[in-house]
Amino acid sequence: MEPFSEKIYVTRPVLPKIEEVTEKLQEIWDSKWLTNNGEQHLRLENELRQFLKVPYLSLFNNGTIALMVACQSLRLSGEVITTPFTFAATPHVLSWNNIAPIFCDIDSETMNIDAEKIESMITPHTTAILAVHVFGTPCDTEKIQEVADRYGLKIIYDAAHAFGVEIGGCGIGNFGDISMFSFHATKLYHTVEGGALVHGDKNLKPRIDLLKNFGIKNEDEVVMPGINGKLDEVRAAIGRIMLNYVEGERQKRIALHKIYNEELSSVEGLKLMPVVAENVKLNYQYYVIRIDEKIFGRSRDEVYDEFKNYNVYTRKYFHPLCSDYTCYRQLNSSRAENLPVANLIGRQVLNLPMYGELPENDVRKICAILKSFKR
Ligand code: T4K
Repeated sequence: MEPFSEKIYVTRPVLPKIEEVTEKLQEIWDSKWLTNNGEQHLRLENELRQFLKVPYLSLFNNGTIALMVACQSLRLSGEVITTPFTFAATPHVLSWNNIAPIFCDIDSETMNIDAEKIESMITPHTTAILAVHVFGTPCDTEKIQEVADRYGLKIIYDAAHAFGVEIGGCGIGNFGDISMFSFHATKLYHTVEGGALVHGDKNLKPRIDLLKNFGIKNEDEVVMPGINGKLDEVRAAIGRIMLNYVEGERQKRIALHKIYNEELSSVEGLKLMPVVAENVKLNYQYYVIRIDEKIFGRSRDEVYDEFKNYNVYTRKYFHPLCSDYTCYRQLNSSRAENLPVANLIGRQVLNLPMYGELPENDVRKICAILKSFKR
């Protein structure tokens, strides 16, 4: 098989028509209001609140700062139980808040934190659970809530991948105490860089908004050590435009998922994205497979390397596991024997190219290339 003539990346950003952006830029230029709670910002907060079906929402300049502020807003300290199978940002926000991340093993189907194992990791120092809806697949929110209630723990959901996901018609941001969404360029919905915190507590919104604005209450009072987490007007305007693109992009990805599933479901040694409950609305942001080397005859790393010979750049999200980072590997909870499922999946997982502009025939060819690797 011939390699692709151009590089096929794991994803490409969804781009609005440039004219739509320049029109909005003109509005911003005319207003001479570039950041600090301008009109675009206020409007986007409202529009997103409706889109995500959540009571309260605060915009941020990226998801990582948003998550840092979430920890501060809930006054977390001590230890927080989280997953090792996530992007670096998740445990790092704990460290930046002087909180010890405690890694809990993951569920072998959803690849999310194993809710059944959380209880055994709780100590007198535990203040919260920081769970991630990995690749947009919802966590076991019921079980996590039940454990948290029993021990008086807070719950933060890292919903960086879960924009627009719903359970039984309820926006995914309504679970736990706070959820964070990332609006990074590589996400289904983006503001180039950006993010948001959402929650259902009206008393929390003023605190979050102070924390993201240096703790400045007014010209005479600074009431807490805040940070600069503000989203500017240009990105807020792009975010408003992008809201019109989300469902179209999602539909294109559904079609590509279908082709991947048709082509790959009968290949022995490949496990496809988890099948989730019927009442879950997914966003189809990523396409993820697991490769069982013993059955497929090739390791994940061999497949990843060989794909490059065909100009296909897949990704190993999330390898290395956070528990293997040099800054966390000395933790007791990082020991491989405590995390058997995460360690297995970390060696098997591969993200295949997934973005609306990817032609269907390219997906078929990617599948044919993958099948040709089988021994
Ligand atoms: N929690 C979780 C669970 C997360 O996954 C993330 C971010 C966060 C928290 C933090 O949220 P933010 O602070 O980022 O809002 C990418 C994204 O940068 C990152 O946002 C995302 N997760 C992560 C899963 O993926 P990288 O290091 O893999 O990005 P990069 O630059 O290698 O891009 C991936 C591919 O996308 C490239 O191969 C080509 C394509 N691409 C990328 C960019 C930036 C483009 O075509 N154009 C572009 O402009 O982290």
